[in-house]
Amino acid sequence: MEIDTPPSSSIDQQESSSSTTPKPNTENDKSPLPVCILVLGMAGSGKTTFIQRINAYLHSLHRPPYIVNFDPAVHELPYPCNVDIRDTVNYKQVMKQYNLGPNGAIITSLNLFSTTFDQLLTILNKNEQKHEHFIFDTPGQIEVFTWSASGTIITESLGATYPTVVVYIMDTPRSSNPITFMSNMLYAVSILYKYRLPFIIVLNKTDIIHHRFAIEWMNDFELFQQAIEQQHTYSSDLTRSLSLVLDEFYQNLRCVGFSSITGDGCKEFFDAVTDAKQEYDQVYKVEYDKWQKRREKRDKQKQEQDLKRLKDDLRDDGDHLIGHKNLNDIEDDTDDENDDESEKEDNEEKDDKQFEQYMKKVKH
Ligand SMILES: Nc1nc2c(ncn2[C@@H]2O[C@H](COP(=O)(O)OP(=O)(O)OP(=O)(O)O)[C@@H](O)[C@H]2O)c(=O)[nH]1
Ligand SMILES: [Mg+2]
Repeated sequence: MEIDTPPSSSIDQQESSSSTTPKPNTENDKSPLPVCILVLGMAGSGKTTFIQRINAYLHSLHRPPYIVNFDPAVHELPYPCNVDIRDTVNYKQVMKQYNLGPNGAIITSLNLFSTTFDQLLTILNKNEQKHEHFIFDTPGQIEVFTWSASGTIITESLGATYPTVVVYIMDTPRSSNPITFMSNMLYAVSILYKYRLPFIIVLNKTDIIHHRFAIEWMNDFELFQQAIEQQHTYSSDLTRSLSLVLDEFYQNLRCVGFSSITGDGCKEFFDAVTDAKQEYDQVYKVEYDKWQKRREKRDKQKQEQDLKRLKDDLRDDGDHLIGHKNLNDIEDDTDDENDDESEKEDNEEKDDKQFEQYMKKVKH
């Protein structure tokens, strides 16, 4: 799969507009760099509770993660947070100052925060040796993060710097209806194709309903069709057509059943993370390096073209542009000026002498 602009073209914007300069991981195989786990999902799907659970699990293994909160509007966090966007940006103040509603204020807060993202990268860089996982909590309104410029900058900077895995949290009980299931899957696929980073779907809240039905729907198209048959709405027809399109997506998907309340699925989740990290090293990283080489080549060609154009301009219009004087002329001019100067001094001396003679005459 050729990725011409991995992770996407906005990396160009980021490079030109921000001081964030991702340093790609140059190691090919088993890199000692921590894995970034970027947790996304619909509002209330359980992102924050999921992070609380995996944080507790990693602590129990004596491998504490480093956690960053990107949700400026969250009231309380149930886990200890190492970097909190709320320490940098005051969401309520942003609302007041810019006269914004809740979503606009979240976007603006993220934009403000992303202007200091290079500092966060420096902090992460300092903690590379101490942690195996960097975990990121994101705002409830998923579109605010996934489709905003700042969300893109953050995700792509992380993806360019560290092995990064996108974890999509799905509310399993709420997805037991085939139409909501399909909407959730479409959202997941749109994020996957936007970032092209290794992807894990966490079917959360399995303590309420087992995730078996979702796995069956993904593996067996007929079963999903049967579930839709029972719904006779316009959206069920649309869902039927879309499910055919998603078949390829399902085949390469890592799906894990999880309960943030009971902790079921923690081991399976981290197995999936190890697998996704391998994919990052073998696919994403390779593509990123290729893309960077292509970009460097393109920049070099552009520089050479610019230089050639400049030389041509100078050849054609050089005389006109810099006048008819060359450096020797300028030196000659300087000499002329010096000559003028000394002539002036001579004249002044003469004047002085004449004045002295005149004064003598007057005295006599
Ligand atoms: N039964 C059950 N409830 C859960 C589970 N995970 C989360 N919840 C509940 O779901 C609700 C939302 O959880 P959060 O962790 O706040 O979800 P979130 O995605 O971070 O929410 P926003 O940040 O507001 O989008 C809370 O009441 C949690 O207790 C789970 O695995 N099982
Ligand atoms: Mg949350």
